[in-house]
Amino acid sequence: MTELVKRFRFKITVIGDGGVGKTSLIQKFTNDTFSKDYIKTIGAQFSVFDKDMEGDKVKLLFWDIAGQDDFNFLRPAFFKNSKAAIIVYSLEDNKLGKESFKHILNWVKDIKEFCGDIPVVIFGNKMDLIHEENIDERTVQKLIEENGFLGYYFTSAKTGNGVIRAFNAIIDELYEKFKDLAINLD
Ligand code: G3D
Ligand code: MG
Repeated sequence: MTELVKRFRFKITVIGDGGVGKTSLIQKFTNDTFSKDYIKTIGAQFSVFDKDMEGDKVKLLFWDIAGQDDFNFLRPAFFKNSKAAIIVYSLEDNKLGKESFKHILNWVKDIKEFCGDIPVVIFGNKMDLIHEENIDERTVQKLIEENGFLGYYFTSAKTGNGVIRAFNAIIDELYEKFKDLAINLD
């Protein structure tokens, strides 16, 4: 008897301040480019990534806000049915770096409101722009513990450093969570 292949489809929302590298990270990981028509219509975009895991077929849909303007009315649709979230901030030593880190908590509020208690990971992006010893890992660690995030990863969408590992961590987590639960999960 052949074993049944299960198919999973997970929506993962990728959020964070404008300019931190969300689109670049998704494109680096999925090798996909977004459809321009779709972006114009709904103000959001998604990229698909297929992965075989333990003989099962896993489809990941990474959702990304196309622009930061007029996002409010889109919020519910954007977050709907997300199974996990990635919050990206920039490690740059400038205003964007500081603010995007501070705003992680605002993004968490959105996730809680629209998605409830889903797994959240943090990506500190643009690690190519700083020296690793300058990363304040203790502050990040504290934030992770206080908010029950799954983990944090340092990435560079520019060099590709850390990108595959970071995305796979959240994909593995989702697969472990759902693999015994359902078939053709939406
Ligand atoms: P967003 O989708 O979060 O708004 P983007 O961010 O992916 O559009 O990236 C914003 C800018 O940061 C882009 O530069 C992009 O090339 C750059 N960027 C993204 N990730 C990295 C990274 O890891 N390292 C470096 N050095 N730059 C990065 P432009 O100049 O096109 O605005
Ligand atoms: Mg973008």
